[in-house]
Amino acid sequence: MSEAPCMWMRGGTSKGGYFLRDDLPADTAERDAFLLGVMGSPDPRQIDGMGGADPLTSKVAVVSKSTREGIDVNYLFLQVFVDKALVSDQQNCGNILAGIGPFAIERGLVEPADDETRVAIFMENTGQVAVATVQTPGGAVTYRGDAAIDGVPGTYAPIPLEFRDTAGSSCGALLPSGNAVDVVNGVPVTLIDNGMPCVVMKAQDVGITGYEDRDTLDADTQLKARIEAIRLAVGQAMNLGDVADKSVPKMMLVAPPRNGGAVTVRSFIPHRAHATIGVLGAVSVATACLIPGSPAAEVAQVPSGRRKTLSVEHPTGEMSCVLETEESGAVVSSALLRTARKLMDGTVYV
Ligand code: NQM
Repeated sequence: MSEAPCMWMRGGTSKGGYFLRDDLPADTAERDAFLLGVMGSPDPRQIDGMGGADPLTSKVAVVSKSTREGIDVNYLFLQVFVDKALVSDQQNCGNILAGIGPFAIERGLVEPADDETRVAIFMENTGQVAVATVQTPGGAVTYRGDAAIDGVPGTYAPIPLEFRDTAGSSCGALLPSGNAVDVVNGVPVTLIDNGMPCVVMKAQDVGITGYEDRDTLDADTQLKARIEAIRLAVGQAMNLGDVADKSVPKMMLVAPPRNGGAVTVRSFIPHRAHATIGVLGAVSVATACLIPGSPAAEVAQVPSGRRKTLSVEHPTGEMSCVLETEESGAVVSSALLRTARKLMDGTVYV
């Protein structure tokens, strides 16, 4: 296959190609070979493709109409590695998710309501459901609006995202090792999955402050080697198997908030520092802040009440996660605000 209809979109603070499932090869190997060609991988510059030489801009969404009860569309997320000939379905992506509702409406998979349209999305990577609310004044998607998210210049139409029951999405349990804290290579960590498998540790325990910028973190090869060793060591305990060629778990280095938020995070996804933070990554870190005795709880400022807004500070601002907890303190749902924008609609060639 050498060409396919495709929409390029910014979803949250990420960017990628959005395809209808039927526009891609049904055979997985053939599909992945095509998508590597679309992005220009493997090549650190992705010069011969659409990828932006960054894992955050080398992402793909595959969307289809759903036959599941109460669900509008299915969304499969694929991470196209930049410098390896690898396409992985082993993680979800809440930022690219922000573009799914608008894309589904624009492609006619979902009938728009007047004003706003709720789109129920089955996330195939983890078997869970998200609900996105898309602005559709007069029955057409609009990307214009007043909502700002840190990491993206300008303002756009708000796209609130709601998640339920994300605990154990890929690892089978919120705390796959059964512990609030495990000590790995001498570092206390929480192995957690509330929508994204994450290893949460105090930044100071791996020799940084937690307030560094992305470039400084990306240049710190010693730090990267240290956290990669921890990552490889916890794959089995997180029920992820050998994670050498997987983009999970994400490594989350936390520190006390500095701007009135709940916690500060520097995340590795997993080999490059994130410019902001992933959506479900932020939900997982915010959830870790609520677990007594965890490294995150030690540095976090957690608001009281069953419904809590935790502002997760990141290298270029913050992401506010609204967590709904039950009496036991367990998180039952989460909500976040994102925006998205259609950048290009046409045919992509390989
Ligand atoms: O955690 C990057 C992103 C993500 C993932 C990554 C994401 C999420 O910012 O839900 O959004 O962690 O690979 O797009």
